[in-house]
Amino acid sequence: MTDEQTQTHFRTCPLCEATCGLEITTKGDQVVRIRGDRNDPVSKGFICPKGSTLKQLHEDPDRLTGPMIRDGETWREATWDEAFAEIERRLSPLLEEHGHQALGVVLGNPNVHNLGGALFLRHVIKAAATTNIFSASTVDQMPKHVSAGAMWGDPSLFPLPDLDRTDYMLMLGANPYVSNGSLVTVPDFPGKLEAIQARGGKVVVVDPRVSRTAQSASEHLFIKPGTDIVWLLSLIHVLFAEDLVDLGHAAQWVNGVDDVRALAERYTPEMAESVCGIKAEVTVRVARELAAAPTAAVYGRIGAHTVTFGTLTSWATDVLNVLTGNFDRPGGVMFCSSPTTKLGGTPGGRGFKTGRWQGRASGRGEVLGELPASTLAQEIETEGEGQIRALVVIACNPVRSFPNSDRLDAAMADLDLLVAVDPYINATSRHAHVILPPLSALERSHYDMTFERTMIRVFAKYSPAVFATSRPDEPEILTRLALVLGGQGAHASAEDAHVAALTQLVEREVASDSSPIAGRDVAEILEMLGAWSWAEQIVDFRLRVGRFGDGFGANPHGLTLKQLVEDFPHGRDYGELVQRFPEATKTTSGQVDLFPEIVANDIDRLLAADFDSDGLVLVGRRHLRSCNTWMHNVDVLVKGKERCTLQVHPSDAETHGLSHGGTAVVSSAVGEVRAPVEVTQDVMPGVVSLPFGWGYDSPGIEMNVARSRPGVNSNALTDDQPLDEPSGTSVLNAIPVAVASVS
Ligand SMILES: Nc1nc2c(c(=O)[nH]1)N[C@H]1C(S)=C(S)[C@@H](COP(=O)(O)OP(=O)(O)OC[C@H]3O[C@@H](n4cnc5c(=O)[nH]c(N)nc54)[C@H](O)[C@@H]3O)O[C@H]1N2
Ligand SMILES: Nc1nc2c(c(=O)[nH]1)N[C@H]1C(S)=C(S)[C@@H](COP(=O)(O)OP(=O)(O)OC[C@H]3O[C@@H](n4cnc5c(=O)[nH]c(N)nc54)[C@H](O)[C@@H]3O)O[C@H]1N2
Ligand code: SF4
Ligand SMILES: [Mo]
Repeated sequence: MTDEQTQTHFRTCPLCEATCGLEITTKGDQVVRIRGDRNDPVSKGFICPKGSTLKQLHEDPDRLTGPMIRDGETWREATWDEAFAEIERRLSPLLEEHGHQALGVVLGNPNVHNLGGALFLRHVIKAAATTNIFSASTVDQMPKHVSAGAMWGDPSLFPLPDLDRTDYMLMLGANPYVSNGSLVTVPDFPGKLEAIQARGGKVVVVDPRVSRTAQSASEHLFIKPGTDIVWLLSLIHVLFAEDLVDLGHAAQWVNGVDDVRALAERYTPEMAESVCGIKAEVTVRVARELAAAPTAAVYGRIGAHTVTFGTLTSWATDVLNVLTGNFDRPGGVMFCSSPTTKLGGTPGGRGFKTGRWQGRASGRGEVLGELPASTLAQEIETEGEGQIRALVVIACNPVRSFPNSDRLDAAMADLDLLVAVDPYINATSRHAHVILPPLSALERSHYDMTFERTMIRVFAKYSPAVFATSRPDEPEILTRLALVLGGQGAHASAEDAHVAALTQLVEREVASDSSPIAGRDVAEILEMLGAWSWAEQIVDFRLRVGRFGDGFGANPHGLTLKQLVEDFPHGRDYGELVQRFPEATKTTSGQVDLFPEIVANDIDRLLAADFDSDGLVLVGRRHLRSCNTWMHNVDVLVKGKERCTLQVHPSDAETHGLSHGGTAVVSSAVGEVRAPVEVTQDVMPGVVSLPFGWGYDSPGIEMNVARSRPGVNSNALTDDQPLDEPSGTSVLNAIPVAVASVS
């Protein structure tokens, strides 16, 4: 067809960590079709059912397209100038009277899927000038940051299971057939797991449910929720007891092996059997298989991290990777070597510290500059100097995604100022005084600054915006917000602020001796970035000074953003990850520390833990057609069978008088919900499961499709008191609950 208006666009799906390539066909301002981009060198056409719904999200009549200001119980549409002026009007007296500690900032998951969030949030955090910073990290991956920081000194350098080359994958608390992977970016994760098995390898899944991933694995082991740490230590025990430890090339740059051996001594497979419910002979066999496999990778995620011993569990997975010689080697776990990463250097650095300051009310220490999400309500409620009175919530729905959410709901309603940067009026933003909506994914450009760092191949891809718009993008919204928070006012020039920040970035780079643009003229570099939009200027800059970059002319055929646009619309694949250690070690000793202080300090808590409860415990789950707390407003994703069910094993259903299709009341230490019962062998006895992210029937939520199938909010049941201590992460799995039938 030669219709001039029909266009094909290639872009990265920004909805989850898999970052699949999409082929989007448009006609004028309409999306005609979205399908997987078969020419994307990494995703090769793979997508999930969410990928094509960028169209529905863009067209959703409930999606806000202009700022909203609260007028008593109703909303009024406002201009951007009015919205920022309103924030300033409410905020100024608060800051004047109480200082910046009266301000809190809450950052949610979609920020990492969004170039504006990834690059411009730092301005908001800096301008807020408060220690009251919270994010979804402490309901998610903070244990991994802490164990990585403690072991090799870099909290953001994640071990990535090398799925393309591994022979053996041991996976705990992850369900990538549904989630499509997390803290490792793998389009078509299911296909990769099947390929491991097809080439004669093995995939072992450890989960208290027979998840979709467990169904397709070579072997599935039920584990009592929250006990993974004990099981992992028993695997380590067997490796030492049977003399199977072989660090391989890591032997020269790892210390602390003897401390690990001493700790693991008490964790016999028999002890693990009584705590975790995995038979001793199975544990011994798995340990032997791990050691014998030519290559192997141990990987844990949400179910293994959001538990009482999340950091220790994360640490123990990587101890296994080290002890079996699979750390930083092909087929084992490898590390980011993305286009914007600087490789090389020498081992050793400043190390990693937590607890540099404490939450005023909670007394909990910071981790990576953040306070625990579980303490947000307390910091709002507790009166006195430094009480949070104003909150800026960016791409987060804490009233659904943080624990003990009913408490948080009440606290939010009591704020003097709540600003939400969000496209919907949902459980959280309904309490806002001002809502600033971002552009839809089709209206903005994208380069995956975050997930290029977790990808199992080295890859660069740029997605131009599909539709042009004159509305402000998130870089502009966040920059203006930063200017208001910082006291420069609603009318300060965002353009000037961006130019100043970009200039600083360039100045720092030319001042670095190891940079390809060391000593160059700052004005000349800025001039070369000139034509791009703000976010793209930063991307172009980072690519050009990065490992494949053109060095602004120093390496004429090197990578630039222009080159990606013109020559690589499907993305440029630079191949497999390269080895990064020992150079990547940033501990003060310059060695990878197998038994770091942060871990040692948490061992007494582990030794004192009582794993003996025999009541029911609740775990979460995700569904392929969901995305955390916000995509249930897409009709094609929510239609069909009821998904927000309480899964119960037949034996427990019988004990508690529950019947399939009936309703159960589920209660915990903090709350109660009523949910439809699904009796199934897919959960282990003693475990019940509710999905996460539902609950759309609260007054004021304006998401009409979701409201018609509201489901229940599982975070009404999760307790905000227990934490994974080293990381401040909430305990979202293995929650003690009681169930009863509602007649
Ligand atoms: N019980 C329990 N609780 C959990 C979990 C669990 O497994 N069980 N999982 C946890 C995990 S892993 C995470 S990451 C968190 C996620 O929870 P949150 O961090 O709250 O993230 P989301 O629910 O993905 O989205 C938050 C908000 O971002 C908005 N949004 C979507 N796109 C954009 C955008 O482009 N820009 C802006 N500004 N806003 C946007 C959505 O409308 C939504 O209101 O929940 C955690 N909570
Ligand atoms: N479709 C879809 N995809 C998503 C999301 C989504 O909401 N929907 N959310 C995205 C986000 S923000 C994240 S962080 C990732 C998360 O991705 P995953 O980490 O893969 O998360 P889940 O799919 O929740 O799988 C967690 C598994 O842990 C199990 N589990 C619970 N408790 C325990 C335990 O104590 N021990 C063990 N061994 N297992 C346990 C659960 O039964 C569940 O099968 O998914 C991302 N992708
Ligand atoms: S798997 Fe994730 S990135 Fe791929 S299409 Fe689905 S939502 Fe998008
Ligand atoms: Mo997450």
